[in-house]
Amino acid sequence: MSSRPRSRRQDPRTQSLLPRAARERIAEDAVLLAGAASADAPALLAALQPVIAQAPWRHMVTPGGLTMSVAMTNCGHVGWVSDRRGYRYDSVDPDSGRPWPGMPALLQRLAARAAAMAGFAGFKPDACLVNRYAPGTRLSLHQDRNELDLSAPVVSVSLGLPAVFLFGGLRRADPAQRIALLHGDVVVWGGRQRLAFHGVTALADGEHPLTGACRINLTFRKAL
Ligand code: MD3
Ligand code: FE
Repeated sequence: MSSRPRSRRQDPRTQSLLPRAARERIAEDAVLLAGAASADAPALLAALQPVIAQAPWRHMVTPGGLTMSVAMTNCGHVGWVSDRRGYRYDSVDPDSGRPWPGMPALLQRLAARAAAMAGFAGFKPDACLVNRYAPGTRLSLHQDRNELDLSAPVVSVSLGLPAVFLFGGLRRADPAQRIALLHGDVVVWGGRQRLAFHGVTALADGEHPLTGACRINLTFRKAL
């Protein structure tokens, strides 16, 4: 067994020593492309600026009435929304009453390329949920199951401050692995892991040269 997966799981600080775009299988059907997006990160963040201008960050409310600590927006044909009525994908941004901004071509290409590298050829995401974590922000354990086609993978891109990702099993009570997700990391979740419980622990304080005091995660999905 190589020491690299062990170090990723136990010490996020050592990750800068790793070769970029090194592949790691987190689990069956979950592939980590470490640093695969780091070269594109400045361009990805620049491409997000007009998205955020058109569809500003907001804190959605869960069906149970809690305000989420993660700030969110979307681009693509549809966007993920939550309110008192439930979770769903909607082609309209409820804050503006207008369609979500289109998905920038660079984001689309990156997601498709990453999916193909993980064995999912022809991935054409129609939704990109953009999550922003400030220090202290967390995302509690949940499943992503609002998508119609669960055979398509989910591709996630981490930018900015590092996070500890909780990767559990198919039941909420299953033990969760803790995996460091660092700037530029891309993960493709498919097949058996598609309905795994997952979450993000409270973001630690810090400053990243490209994002400042936050982590931004892009989650690409085929929702329709
Ligand atoms: C594993 N976002 O938006 S991305 C979410 O870092 C979400 O912002 C987290 O979970 C974030 O729903 C994690 C990684 C991820 C996304 C979807 C998955 C992991 C997944 C779906 C199934 C299994
Ligand atoms: Fe999720």
